Amino acid sequence: MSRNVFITGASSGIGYACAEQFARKGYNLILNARREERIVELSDRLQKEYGIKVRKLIFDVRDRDSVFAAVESLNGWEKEVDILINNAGLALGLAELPEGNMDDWEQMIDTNVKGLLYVSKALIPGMKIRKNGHIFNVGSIAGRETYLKGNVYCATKHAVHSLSKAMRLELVSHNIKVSLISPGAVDTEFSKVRFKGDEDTAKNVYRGFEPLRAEDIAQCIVFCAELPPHVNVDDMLVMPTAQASATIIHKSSD
Ligand code: NDP
Ligand code: 8X3
Repeated sequence: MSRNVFITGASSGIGYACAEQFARKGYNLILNARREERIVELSDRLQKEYGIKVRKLIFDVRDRDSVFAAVESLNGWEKEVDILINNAGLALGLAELPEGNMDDWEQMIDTNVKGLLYVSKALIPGMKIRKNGHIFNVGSIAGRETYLKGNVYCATKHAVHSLSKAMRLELVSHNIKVSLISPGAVDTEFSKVRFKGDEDTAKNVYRGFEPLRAEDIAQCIVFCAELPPHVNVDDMLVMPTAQASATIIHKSSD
């Protein structure tokens, strides 16, 4: 019987690549993001190419009522979420605290921490009843190391790391796996979002070295998801070969 994967933030980057790779392996998908047209396009293509079932869930993970209404609306196979990928997230800005934009802070905290909590709270009860599930939380190297001007984004990812441990402790007795996947630099729309559409600054982040691709992280997640039932990857840090810490990246122009 094919398994069902619920992915938040599937309209771009890591979430999009996870949708592609799980679909290729025959998993059914429940795909979330705010940009409906992207989810519709992805969903139509994956259904056609791989013959899988896809449910589209357009909501903002920050909106608590929408999260619970969306999960309530699931029907039939969609109710049996075997794998949850808590991926939706973002960084906004790069500034020391006095120069920080408080709306950016709110959005990062509300998306990266509270959104992850709402989606998890909505889906964990079903997993507990079925005594089956696997939750992936997308953390970051920024959840292990705090870097200059990364303050609030780093704090949100430290929170994700802590919540992953909390979930692992709470869910170990329910046969529910929890895996924290922490990437280093991945070339997605992440930097374009962080620098608010400034393409040159965003491109510069990945210049002079080979960053990870979203597909690399998706491959790690699929690998963890397909391990035998008695094996759980608790914590996986995945870096580009050229990156040795949050700030030490060997660039060809160095
Ligand atoms: P992208 O910007 O390419 O993708 C982010 C995804 O999150 C999009 O699909 C976006 O969809 C979705 N999203 C953002 N806000 C919300 C929201 N409020 N509600 C629902 N969906 C939302 O970046 P990445 O793929 O790189 O980021 C994915 C995750 O990986 C994030 O948690 C990020 O922090 C983490 N990460 C990224 C790294 C990197 O270097 N790229 C490194 C380490 C971790 P939409 O806008 O349509 O809602
Ligand atoms: C994204 C990677 O180093 O820009 O989490 O924070 S970093």
